Amino acid sequence: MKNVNVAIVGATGAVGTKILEKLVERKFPAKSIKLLASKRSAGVEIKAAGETYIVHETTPEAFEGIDIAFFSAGGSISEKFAHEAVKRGAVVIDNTSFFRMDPNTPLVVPEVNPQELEKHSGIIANPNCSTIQMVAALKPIKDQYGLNRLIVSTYQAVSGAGAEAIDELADQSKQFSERSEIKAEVLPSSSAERHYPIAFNAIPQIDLFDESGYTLEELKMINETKKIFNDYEMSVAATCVRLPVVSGHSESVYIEIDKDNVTVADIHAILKNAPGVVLQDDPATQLYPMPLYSEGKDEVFVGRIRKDLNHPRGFHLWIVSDNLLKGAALNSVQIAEKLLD
Ligand code: 25A
Ligand code: L14
Repeated sequence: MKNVNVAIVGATGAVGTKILEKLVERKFPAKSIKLLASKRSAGVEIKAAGETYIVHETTPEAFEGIDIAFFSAGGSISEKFAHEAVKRGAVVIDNTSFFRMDPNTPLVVPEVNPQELEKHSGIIANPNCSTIQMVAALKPIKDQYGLNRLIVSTYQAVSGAGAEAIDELADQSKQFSERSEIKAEVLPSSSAERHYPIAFNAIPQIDLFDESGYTLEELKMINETKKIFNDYEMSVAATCVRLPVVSGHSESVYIEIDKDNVTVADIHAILKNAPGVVLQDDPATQLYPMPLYSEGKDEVFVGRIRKDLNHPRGFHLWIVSDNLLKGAALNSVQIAEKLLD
């Protein structure tokens, strides 16, 4: 496949707009780019690199002639339209959670498991943003030293919950500074029974709860990590927390490797050469990753690497990346680039 016709479903959303930007910036060989969203957005104009694109309503017929369709409009839209796109000859790269755990759908981070791409039958799933940045940083460590246990706590940005959540944080910040009543309608999840303010707060709930007591976001991190590494023996635990940060998810990650006598310098050496990873780790100069500085950047930033003081094979890391880029739009476009290779 070369010079393809592309569609973006959810093109007006937080992720869809970044997909268009990345396609243009990376000179993706697209013959045409068709923007799709809900009926509400039909007719809206979106500009990128001096070109104006018009948004159309998503319908089954909109996929006629499309070779690659990026989906980022929520699971229900993927459920309704992904097969319609595949039926018309498109390969779907899906950003929602809908197909990720389907055994016939590859779940791909190009730096980690590109070989899975060959097995697709029309749909390829883009993993959850928190999972992508974590596995991208841990993959070279796992390859070298093994990795049998992982405990992660996340500090996630509101943009993960879409454009509405970004607006909510901005509105609440204004309400707070004006000492007026704070309105909470979007977070922790628009379908949750109760809503809490995110401005000046931390909410230990992302997505809905499962009967296990874990949230769906935590279960996504646990299950997707095992699927991407193709390692179902590994012990994985996750706690996901929302912070009043616009973009950039941060993660405190504890790992136990298989080998003894590994040093922080050994881990540094591995991460310095890891594709898509930037090491920022120097306590002497206060160098460590922060979400504010990850915004707009493609890489996964890693720092604060320490050996556990009690466990001989335990290490702590701090991993930060722009959740809308490597966590979503960039990873999807990289998948498409691999398909054309
Ligand atoms: O996987 P999940 O859990 O099911 O959910 C994934 C959701 O999380 C977001 C993303 O939301 C996605 O919907 N997300 C963030 N990070 C992600 C990541 N890493 C991620 N998802 C996956 N991986 P989003 O805000 O980025 O995008 C939503 C897009 O979906 C379009 N859409 C909605 N319904 C649709 C549809 N497209 C096709 N058919 C449908 N029926 C949506 O487009 C958006 O592009 P839109 O047309 O609804 O336009 C959005 C514009 O309209 C404004 N608006 C929103 N609500 C209202 C409204 N205007 C008036 N009234 C409203 N009620 C918005 O301000 C926006 O401008
Ligand atoms: O499953 O709210 O990819 O931060 C990514 C963003 C789920 C929600 C996914 C968030 C979505 C998540």
